[in-house]
Amino acid sequence: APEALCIGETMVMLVPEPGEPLAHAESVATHIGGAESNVASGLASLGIGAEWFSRLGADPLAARILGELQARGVDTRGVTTDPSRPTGLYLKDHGSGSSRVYYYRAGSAASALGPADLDALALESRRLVHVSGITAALSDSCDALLQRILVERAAAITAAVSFDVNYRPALWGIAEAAPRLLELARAADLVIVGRDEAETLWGTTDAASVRALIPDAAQLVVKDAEFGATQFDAHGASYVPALRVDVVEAVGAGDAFAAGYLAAWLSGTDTATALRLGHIMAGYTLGAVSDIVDLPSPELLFALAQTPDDEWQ
Ligand code: KDG
Repeated sequence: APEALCIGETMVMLVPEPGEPLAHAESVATHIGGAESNVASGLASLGIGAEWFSRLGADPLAARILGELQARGVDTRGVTTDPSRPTGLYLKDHGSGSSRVYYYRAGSAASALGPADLDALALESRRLVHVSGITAALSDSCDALLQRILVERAAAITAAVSFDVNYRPALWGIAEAAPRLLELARAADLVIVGRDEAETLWGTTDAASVRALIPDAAQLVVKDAEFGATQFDAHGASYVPALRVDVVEAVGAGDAFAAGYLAAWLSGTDTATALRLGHIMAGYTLGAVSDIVDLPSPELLFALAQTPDDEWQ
């Protein structure tokens, strides 16, 4: 089985041309989006064996999702079909500067994922299992699946479990999300969270205060938007500034960052290289409307990431 397994819902996304609000758009482009499959796709682009697991409806959206992920090198062997439920869908609306998402995913095939799916995941043969806080908000059974993986470490998991907090306000309120996402983050080996996101959820103001809240994670990465990212591990803290890029559309950049960081870590690079590869991957995604973008070769991306900060820009 592929060394990295990413679990979570993927939807088809409809998005108008840049600058066109949905309210007036004559046509929309179709893309696919799902935080965990975005990570799987990024990992595959970087030469890591990556599998995405989820459930889809028996509909053309499912075919679209599978076709695109497979074309990008993601292994989808375990994905199951539920003919009684649809594949999820979402719309992305461009505002001035930022964009908003509108979900059509309640009752989707993926929302019925749960602990019963664990047996099919060959968890014992993975190096990395990646999940995100989105799944906790989708349904009770999805939340129970995260509980089994992260908190109870379903019997066979020897892999590192990484958790991107990924708070989605359109799915649940802060009062419910904050304690649950903290509990899940504290159970993970490797945690990725935005500084702003942590502030919204937990009232922390800087990276060090996030570390104080999640002190035991073997690796904690706190991303500070366009400024940079700080990683904490047993050796202390490392900070690497972000790249200066023109932002077309930001959704998906966090997943691209996660893929870069995780791929570098799986490849055994040092921390600064891993953070830089995260920034590079995020930079490519920031320049496009879609979550998943075409990328140069893994060799070039890794070589770029090994360039020290003072030789950049
Ligand atoms: O991180 C990007 C995701 O938010 C997007 O692809 C859609 O998975 C998605 C979600 O649930 O918001």
